[in-house]
Amino acid sequence: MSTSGKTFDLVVAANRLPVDRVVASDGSKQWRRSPGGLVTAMESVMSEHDGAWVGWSGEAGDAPEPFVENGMYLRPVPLSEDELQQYYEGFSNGTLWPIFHDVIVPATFHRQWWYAYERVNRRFAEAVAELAADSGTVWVHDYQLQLVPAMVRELRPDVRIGWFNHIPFPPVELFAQLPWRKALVEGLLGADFLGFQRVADAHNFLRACRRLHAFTTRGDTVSFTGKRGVQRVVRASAIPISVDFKGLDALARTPEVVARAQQIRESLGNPATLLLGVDRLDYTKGIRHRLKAYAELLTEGAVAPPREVFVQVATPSRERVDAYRELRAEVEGEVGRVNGEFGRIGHLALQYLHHSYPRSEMAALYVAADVLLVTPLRDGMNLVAKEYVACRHDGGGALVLSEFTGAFHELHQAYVCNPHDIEGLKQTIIRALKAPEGERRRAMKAMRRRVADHDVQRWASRFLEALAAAPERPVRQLAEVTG
Ligand code: ADQ
Repeated sequence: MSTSGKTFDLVVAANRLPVDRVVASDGSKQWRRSPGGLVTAMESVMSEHDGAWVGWSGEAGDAPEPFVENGMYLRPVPLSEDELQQYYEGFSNGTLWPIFHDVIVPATFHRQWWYAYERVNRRFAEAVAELAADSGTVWVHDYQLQLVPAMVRELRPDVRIGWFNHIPFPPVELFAQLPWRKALVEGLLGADFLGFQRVADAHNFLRACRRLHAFTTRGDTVSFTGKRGVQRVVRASAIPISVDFKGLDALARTPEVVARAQQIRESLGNPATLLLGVDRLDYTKGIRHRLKAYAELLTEGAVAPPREVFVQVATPSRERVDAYRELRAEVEGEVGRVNGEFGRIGHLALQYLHHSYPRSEMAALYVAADVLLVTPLRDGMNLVAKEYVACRHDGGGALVLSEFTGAFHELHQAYVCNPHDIEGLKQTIIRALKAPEGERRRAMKAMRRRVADHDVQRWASRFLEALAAAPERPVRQLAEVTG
């Protein structure tokens, strides 16, 4: 896979490329930009820099040739079917994901998965090293690529390397369960700057450096002696991600979205209150707890369809991983039970939609919903909460928000809940439902101001500024030692 030697000032590496392969009506295959905030954020950054993106195309087997899309040079990394199972479904989603999310389900450890993780991380690092310009900038994303920073540093000591963690970083007591805990910390410490969603995540990482490696930390930096005796200082701090506020606000104001929101309410029988949940079907999102609380409210008559209607949108996710298949069966069983008991002809108690929707349909759902239920047991940030706020240009709506999300640390005016406390969750839902109009509007106004000021474009530029300002590395000394 030749790059014809072209190099780029900014190279992004993420598990997935920012495009999906779609089959057009004539049967031909085309690339379509994936929806989502990260792609939007990076587009604005990439257009300012000369940018390349390294990632998997979404299909197992040989990788397509590199191509240019929306001004971005895209370099697909191949994953075999085995690697997909071992590196992605196995180590990333069966080992790391549970450990990094409070072990809500038990983590599985397999040495073969780890070997595949190392091998795939090396492949990403080699592609990055090939594409980065002299003294260029490399931005690595997320838990699937924790070894990439150190691997890139080995190959390209001249580049500046940043890593951003989209999910929580666990307390050292949980992280220490990983048989490969030291190698993961060493992998990350190849970076110059490490970005986290919450201050607590950065602290957890710094604590892991002290406890597992006996490295010295001061404030948000860790100091240690790296390869070949080079003294290094790495900064780890919080730069919470956000959404494209202006884009979502504009989308939600379009006549099509406003009309569609009205139509959604009408097709649900114009309820007095429309409650909404929107999540990837993931056990971290607290969907079971939410359904349990709602079923009890139905039993108690505190909510009664068709006056109140609850719509749960659950995007299909990781369907080949056992824990996700089990979750889907449980959620769908519970939805059936609740509708069997509380539904009437023409009126479901609970509408459950297992689909992905275009951005405009998501915006219409947000505009239509009186109360959004965001109740994860653990979530790095939760963009759904911020998207809801960004779409409520009418100042309406109420947000019920779990204290175990990153968003909780910014959206202080939300109706806050502990999703483990079913009684408390029920009371919070009722509070949000019955809150006086003025109170809800004041809360929404304050939350909108926060998200407008801290949008995804600002997140990306703050990250790159922090990376550029990260403690200077002794490049000359390194060159002398290696040279
Ligand atoms: P996720 O766990 O995927 O992200 P989240 O932040 O809520 O969680 O983002 C989900 C995205 O998918 C949102 O943009 C949402 O609009 C979209 N989406 C959800 N359901 C959809 C549907 N049915 N159709 C179409 N789109 C749908 C991880 C971390 C989070 C962190 C993000 C970003 O787990 O904690 O906030 O990365 O850093």
